[in-house]
Amino acid sequence: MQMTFRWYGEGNDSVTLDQIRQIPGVEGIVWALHGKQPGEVWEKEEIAEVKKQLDRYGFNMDVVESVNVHDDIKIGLPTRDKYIENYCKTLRNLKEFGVKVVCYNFMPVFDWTRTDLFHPVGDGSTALFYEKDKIVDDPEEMAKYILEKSGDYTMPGWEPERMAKLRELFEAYKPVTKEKLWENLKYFLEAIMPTCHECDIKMAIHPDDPPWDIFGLPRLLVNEESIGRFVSMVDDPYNALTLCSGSLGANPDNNVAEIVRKYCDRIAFAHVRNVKHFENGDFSEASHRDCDGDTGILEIMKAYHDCGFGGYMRPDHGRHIWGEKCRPGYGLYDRALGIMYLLGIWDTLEKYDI
Ligand SMILES: [Mn+2]
Repeated sequence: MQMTFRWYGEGNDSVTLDQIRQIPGVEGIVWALHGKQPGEVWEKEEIAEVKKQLDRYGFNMDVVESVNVHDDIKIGLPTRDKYIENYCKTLRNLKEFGVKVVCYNFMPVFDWTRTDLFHPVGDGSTALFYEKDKIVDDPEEMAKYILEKSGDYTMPGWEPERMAKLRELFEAYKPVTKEKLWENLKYFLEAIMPTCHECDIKMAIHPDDPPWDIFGLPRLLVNEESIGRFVSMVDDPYNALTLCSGSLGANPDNNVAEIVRKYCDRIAFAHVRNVKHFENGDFSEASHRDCDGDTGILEIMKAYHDCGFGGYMRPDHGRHIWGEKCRPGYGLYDRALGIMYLLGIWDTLEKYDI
């Protein structure tokens, strides 16, 4: 297992590479060119700039999160082939810099969705929170809230340019049923697999968050069954998973450790995060400590260890603690605590062969 840490880039993150270097065990930075719109080619000079920054600290740039997929590909418009071609160009450029895994998602319109970005946890800290009743029928209000609360930082998937066209986007997605979305995902993957082989880059899809349909939009990767459909639909080792314990764990019916065991050979990238459920269907993100949530962090780490997982891992979101001002979910302190917890479990499993 190789531990990584997500970083949004110089001038785009409250956390610095200097700070990340002081967290024990971090080998690589999970990065992206966040200024890029979906469908644009990532140019070599732009990638080289990030490489230069990471090299100074000895971090690898093996994992990118995310190269976003253009809506025309998800909707299945005739223009998708042009954007698929651009995607392949980006993969070829990334290969030049040793990138091994590209995390992406196939969620229509919205990326991950929460109703409160700074919800009090009860100990003075705050965390991302999902109030089920708030997700009813006004996605525009939702987008406005997210844009307001994310402060100076643009949230991936919630770019103001895209959100300004929300009504049009919803209109464009109207004919896209769940089955159609599966078909479009298959078309995209089959089109890019030869390039992935050529570049030795695994495409690692992130499950949908939360793992159920919202605002009438279909969501595909939500449970063990749909993950099974995904891996067999394009049965290729380069068609891989970003297994996000927090996204899947938002549904208490999902046994994440079991999913890890079942599909371990297809998991290229592990997001480890804990979620606390409430009886009414709301959920809050929690510290990584097993007993602070319901996701089963110990079981999940044991499952990865038992499978001999050699892929990349990162703590996913953290709480906002000690008064830190940061991107929602992406502060330094709680994610650093998360890493120490995860590595503590891993080192113990390694040493005592449990
Ligand atoms: Mn995740």
